[in-house]
This record gives sequence, C-alpha cells and structure tokens, in this order.
Amino acid sequence: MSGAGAPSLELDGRGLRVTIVAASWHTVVMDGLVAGAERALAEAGVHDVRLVRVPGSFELPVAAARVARGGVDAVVALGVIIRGGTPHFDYVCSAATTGLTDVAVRSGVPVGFGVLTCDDEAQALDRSGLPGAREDKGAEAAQAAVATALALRGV
Ligand code: DLZ
Repeated sequence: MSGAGAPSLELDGRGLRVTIVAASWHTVVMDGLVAGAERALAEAGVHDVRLVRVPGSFELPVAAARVARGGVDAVVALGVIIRGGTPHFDYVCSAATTGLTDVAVRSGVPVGFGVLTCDDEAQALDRSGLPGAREDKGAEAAQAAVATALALRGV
C-alpha cells in the first residue's frame, strides 16, 4: 500500500484520554513507532497518554479490548510484523487486523491501526518515523485515532 494520499489533520485533542498498546518484537522499529505516536499526541494537545506493552502483535487485540473497556477515548495499536519463511506471518497479521477491527467496532472506541506488515526490516524502518524514514506510521495511527474520537463526539 502506498503512503501517498494521507490527509493533513489539524487536531485539538485537549481533554482526551488515549492509550497506546504496543507490541515488543523488532525493538528499534517499535521505538520509532511509539515515539511517533507520543509526539503526534503531544502535538494534538492530548496530555492523558498511557502506554501498555505486550509481547507480540498477536496480543494487541486483547490488550486493546481491555483498555477500551476502561473508558478511554481512543486506543493506538502499534506493532511490527516481518515476513518469515512460514505462513505464521499471515496468521499473526490476520489475528491483529481482524482482532483490532473487532475491538473498535464492538466497543465503539476508535483504534488507530499502526501495525506494520512488512517483507523485511528495511521496509519497516522506512515507515518507523526514525531519522531518515520516509513515513511515520506511529504518528499517523495516533492522529487517526484522535481524529476519529473527535469526529464521533456527540454523534
Ligand atoms: C511468533 C512471532 C513471530 C514469528 N514474528 C512476530 C513478528 O514479526 N511481530 C510480532 O509482533 N510478533 C511476532 N511473533 C509473536 C506473536 O505475535 C505472539 O506474541 C506469539 O505467537 C505468542 O502468542
């Protein structure tokens, strides 16, 4: 999927409560994603930010579900899944994607999707928001979560 076409969002997230749920595989890229999400939330004026770490992306949906039940305004889910030599990649991608979608739809709490599904580490680094990266997917996921929470306010 191309990163072209992403909207430029002006966000006023003051007063929102947002929790980042982050997997731990591929630590360098994950550090970039978490930093990007935290930076975007600060820029949007979101000050009540918590971070929950889980082992892998497979564990993101259960963490997001628990967090959503706790009364936050939005969740930002971050993970890095890199293709290996077995079908495991497809199962973990599918579980994370379907699970996080299910959490958002069932709970009504927006879940920003910042899970990278890449062929190799170079692709992931290029989307990590770290110096030299072309894209900042952690920030994009945080902005999407905040924008959706704001859009749904009062609906
Ligand atoms: C097992 C596994 C593998 C092979 N690769 C990744 C990965 O690239 N990214 C990721 O977030 N998690 C990976 N995992 C771990 C699973 O998500 C999960 O934590 C384990 O299967 C234990 O439930």
